[in-house]
Amino acid sequence: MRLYFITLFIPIILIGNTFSQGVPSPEENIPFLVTFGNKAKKSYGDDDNCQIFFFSIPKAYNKPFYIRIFDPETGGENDEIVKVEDTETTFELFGGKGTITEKDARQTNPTGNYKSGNLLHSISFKNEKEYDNKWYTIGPLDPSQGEYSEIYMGNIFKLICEGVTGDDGNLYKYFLSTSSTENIPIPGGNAFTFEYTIRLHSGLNQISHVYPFIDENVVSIKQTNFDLDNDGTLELSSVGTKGYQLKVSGDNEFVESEYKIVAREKGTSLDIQFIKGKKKISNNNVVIHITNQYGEALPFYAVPIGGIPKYKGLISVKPQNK
Ligand SMILES: [Ca+2]
Ligand SMILES: [Ca+2]
Ligand SMILES: [Ca+2]
Ligand SMILES: [Ca+2]
Repeated sequence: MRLYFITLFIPIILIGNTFSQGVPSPEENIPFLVTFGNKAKKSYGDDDNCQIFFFSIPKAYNKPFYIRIFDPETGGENDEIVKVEDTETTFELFGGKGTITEKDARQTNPTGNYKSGNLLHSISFKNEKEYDNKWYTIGPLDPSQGEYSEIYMGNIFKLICEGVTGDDGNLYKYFLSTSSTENIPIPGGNAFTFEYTIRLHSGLNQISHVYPFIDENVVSIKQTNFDLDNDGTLELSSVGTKGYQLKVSGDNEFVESEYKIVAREKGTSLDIQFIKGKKKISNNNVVIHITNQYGEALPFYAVPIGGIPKYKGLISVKPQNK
């Protein structure tokens, strides 16, 4: 028994930081995901009352797994209640053909056939003490129930969270786990979304990160953020640039700005940083998405592809031979 424990325990410690499948991940330093009920004012910081996440299970992993939701209900701890707790949130899990390959599933607005694939699990939560500040577990799931995608690196599952009634903010997190009772990452597993709706820290001196992946075909990007409440700065860093300023939205408004991709950023992740300002702003929820030069949304990965990008300095240009 003792030996068994040791052999299992060591690899988990080793991969703990590198492959953590918390969503948000420790690298992102985002306190919570958030989805408001569909009666909420947009000015609370959620433009569409819907958050779509994809989970990728590497081809080599063929054992059962679980998707766990922390604080799935809306009430008690963590959540943003407006007057009374009257919000209901649904979580629907999809797998199989069309889950990710359907174009509507990769948009930043929930329209058309975004619920593509087979519905594998559906559950809704109101204000429920039983799940307040606690985990709810979906599974066991079989990786082959996902849609296999080479581009997205494995069998893909899609979890859609929607606020179907009420005006409160449901704050929650996910974990992709090999266990139904604990958070134990799947080696090489990951999660990604094409539009984030997140809660920022209230405290000062906090930096939250999102990590869009830039594939070989991306020439330029456009970032769009909503309701950032002029809370600090939004900066882009990468292997090719450091602290590039992106436009920051005020209350209840969308703003966008562009950035030209440099050659060495292709095939790497960008690090987009929400850097809190000097003024303390609490309960700040914000939406962000990024599109390429064709207007296609790019995926943000919880565990950045290729690791957190480190700026490699200015490129030294060798003098040409005369
Ligand atoms: Ca709660
Ligand atoms: Ca309410
Ligand atoms: Ca919640
Ligand atoms: Ca906000």
